Amino acid sequence: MKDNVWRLVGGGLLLLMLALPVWANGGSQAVGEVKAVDSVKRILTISHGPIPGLNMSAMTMDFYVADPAMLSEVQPGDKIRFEVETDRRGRYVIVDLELE
Ligand SMILES: [Cu+2]
Repeated sequence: MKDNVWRLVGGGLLLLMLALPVWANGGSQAVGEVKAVDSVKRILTISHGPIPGLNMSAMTMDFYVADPAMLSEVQPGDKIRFEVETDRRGRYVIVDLELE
């Protein structure tokens, strides 16, 4: 039982060490498919793959965009590569994106 706990702690530390360089860079890279564009709330709903830098597995979720112009660059069904940062309020914000 104790062994398992230490294995978890070790795994957590390893993940942290892997994630640190990504934090240092500011953003985390991700790929996904645009599901919806909300230009009023400045939100893209994206079905994304795993994002190790954010400790996130694949899921569909909303992202804010840093620049409203990004909203007109994509439409539902587009496959994109993007970079996410966490803002001071803990929201996920796309700071860069491009079509795949
Ligand atoms: Cu997610």
